[in-house]
Amino acid sequence: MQNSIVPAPAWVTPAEGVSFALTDATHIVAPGSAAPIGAYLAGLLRPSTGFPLPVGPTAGIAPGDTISFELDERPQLGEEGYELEVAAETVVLRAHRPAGLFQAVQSLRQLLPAAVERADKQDGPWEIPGGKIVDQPRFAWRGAMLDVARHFFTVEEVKKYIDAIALYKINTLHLHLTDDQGWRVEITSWPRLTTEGGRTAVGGGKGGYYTQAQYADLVRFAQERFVTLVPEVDMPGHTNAALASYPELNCDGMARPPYTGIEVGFSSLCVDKPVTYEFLDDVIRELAALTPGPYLHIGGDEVKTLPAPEYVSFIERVQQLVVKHGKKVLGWQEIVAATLVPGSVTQYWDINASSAPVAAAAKNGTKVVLSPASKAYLDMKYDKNTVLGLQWAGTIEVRDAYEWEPATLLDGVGDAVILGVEAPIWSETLQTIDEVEFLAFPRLPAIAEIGWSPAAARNWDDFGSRLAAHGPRWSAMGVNYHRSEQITWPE
Ligand code: TNX
Repeated sequence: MQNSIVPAPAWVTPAEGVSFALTDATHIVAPGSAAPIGAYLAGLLRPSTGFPLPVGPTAGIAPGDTISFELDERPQLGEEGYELEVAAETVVLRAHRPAGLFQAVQSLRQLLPAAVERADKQDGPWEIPGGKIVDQPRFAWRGAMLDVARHFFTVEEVKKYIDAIALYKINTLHLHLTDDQGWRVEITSWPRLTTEGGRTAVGGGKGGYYTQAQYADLVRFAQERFVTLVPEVDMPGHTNAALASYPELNCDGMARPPYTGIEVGFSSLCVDKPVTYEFLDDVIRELAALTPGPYLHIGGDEVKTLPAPEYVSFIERVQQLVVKHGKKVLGWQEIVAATLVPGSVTQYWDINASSAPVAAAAKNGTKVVLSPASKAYLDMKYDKNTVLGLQWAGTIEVRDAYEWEPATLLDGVGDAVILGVEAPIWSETLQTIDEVEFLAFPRLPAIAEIGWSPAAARNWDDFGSRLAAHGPRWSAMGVNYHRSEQITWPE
């Protein structure tokens, strides 16, 4: 099984000379809770192959020429592990959980020619190399983050991004929903957040926001792809859009003017006013109700106008609201200054700050998601000639994004306390999803491989040659990407 699967599977045994050919007689067998994943696979394969690919609970009378989904009893495969066996007559995808079957589909997809991703009918043959894969993730959390606050991205654009990240077994999409420049999710008890606070964007553009119905639709779409949406409402800083929408949220009772620049750190909620906590109680309650996943991200980064003790008591107060509404707290690394409730998670990003407080929090049971800005911030430029992006954390070529090891990144933060890795994209310089994709690909797959593959299976040369095969796949999907000179692209 010669393959270019990204992230690299844990274990692959090729069956030389064997292959399975997808034909107009192929059936998909997907019983019980595998049925929606069978339907998803059929939906991926039908447009380009033109084959009918019927999906049903049994193989019927002709067991050959089938792609079968099997959920089995063995818990060793965990939440997302799977086996994928490709023989001449059959393909079998096996997992303990539906999420594992979904991840198996992503590997299967990558074993087919890139043209399978096209939206219109293509010529075959559609051969899948024979062999067996046994695979499971290193880390539970493999995330991408999209900043929809600095510039707004529509539901359709976010869906396209979800489809693109799911191909790399990314299972978390963190949406940075609010910032100084815009508030992007409807809160029905505070409507001006979006009708006023949603109208701006960096550079003075028109902004936008998701109604709760649209947000719920995004949640559902993501769930069907085994991606958990993590909503972030940034606080107490990065709140100018809220402060512009409601005068009472300001200490002086005066609404702030809208902000369309890209400075950070100047805004803060009024941490002494009772109304601030009534406001946050409403926001957190409404957001929790929209969120099936366990985490709410409360931001907590870069507030330069608040004395440390006030910041700490704010975070400690807000975390109780999150707990009250049944969720766990996630926040940028600054929140470790507070005493966090058990089960909280912090997101490391600031390469210029000491990591000792993060290590100390980890020692007390706070888990860590790693997003080191100099490796994983996909809004950094590839090199000095990249037009889009920023460079405060340096430039990040594909190899830089790939060659780092989570367990040795921070002293005192090892495998046991690392929940996973996440690749954020901040959108100060990005106006279209095309531009987001340009920065995400090919670096997002590098971060995905760090999060999924065993450390021992990772190797830059091997990764680079597998990654090269994904260029034509992105072209077929209509996904924009950067043709990095570090990769020998096939076309
Ligand atoms: C830092 S990362 C920020 C964001 C910016 C980003 C730009 C973090 C928690 N805060 O507000 O958008 O840098 O790279």
